[in-house]
Amino acid sequence: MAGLALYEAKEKGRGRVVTYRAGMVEMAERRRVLEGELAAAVAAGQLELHYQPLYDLPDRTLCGFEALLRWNHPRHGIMSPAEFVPLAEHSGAINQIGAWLIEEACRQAALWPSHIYVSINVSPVQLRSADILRQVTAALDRYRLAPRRIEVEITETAMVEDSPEIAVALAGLRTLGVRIAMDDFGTGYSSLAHLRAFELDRIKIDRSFVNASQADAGAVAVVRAVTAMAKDLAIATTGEGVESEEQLASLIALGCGTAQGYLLGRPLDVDSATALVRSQQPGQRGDRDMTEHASGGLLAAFAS
Ligand code: G
Ligand code: MN
Repeated sequence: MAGLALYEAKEKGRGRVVTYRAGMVEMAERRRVLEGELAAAVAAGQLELHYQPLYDLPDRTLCGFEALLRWNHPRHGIMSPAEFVPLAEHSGAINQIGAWLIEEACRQAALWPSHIYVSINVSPVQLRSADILRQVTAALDRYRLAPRRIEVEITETAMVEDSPEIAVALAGLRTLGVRIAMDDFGTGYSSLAHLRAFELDRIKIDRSFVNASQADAGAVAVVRAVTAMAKDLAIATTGEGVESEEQLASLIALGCGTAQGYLLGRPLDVDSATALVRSQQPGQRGDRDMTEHASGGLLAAFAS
């Protein structure tokens, strides 16, 4: 029993005290079953990527997508990574899942125009092994994808734990030309030292600050401070979780470069994401290619 409580305490973070409660045994059993099923999920084709649009500010041009993992579970339906990634990290299945995700994200990015990048979330467990470098190198190569089309997101909390190994992996990825983003900034053991220790290309400001009411002076101050500091350090910023026009206007006023959130777009299945890319107004980089493809397709359709 204490073991189960300890497991939960570990999952929730260090320094937590969790006492045994009724239902923990059932939960542990559910976990064990899910862990077994997860190991087979990749081969069974049950994993899927959804894509949440990312927009450059202030003009709201589509610049990329964050790839979000979904597990299409045969009995539980669609499961979110929050439910199963901790189990996959525990069992080690995260390495196979991560390899599949890298491959799939690169394959998809190569099908979109060159001004669209794809951002992927990686776990510290993946970064502790050198495999990730090989996986990314191989996928970029296979799909002839420019490394800057891929961004790797890692949470601040993950960056600091085991930092030497993780720092080496991140530096390797960056040497390849892949960009590195610090995810959910402000929620972890936030320290300005991390921003120097890891060479970052982007800071994603956590939705708890972006999403706060504009009357919340503290949240606004955090967003202002982070964007100003990032600008001085030549690091890009993304405001996460934008749900209202007012929040978007505030991000623009504070000089945040990119935005993401339900206001701008929910995670989309791959076909809807592709349709969104196609629907963008002409006059942007890459759009001419798309128009040509589209008209080629149209002509071909008429010809047949
Ligand atoms: O930790 P990370 O930022 O990678 O989490 C992405 C998650 O945030 C996804 O599950 C996505 O569905 C969710 N999300 C994206 N935009 C919004 C938003 O505007 N509001 C809220 N509450 N959640 C969001
Ligand atoms: Mn993310």
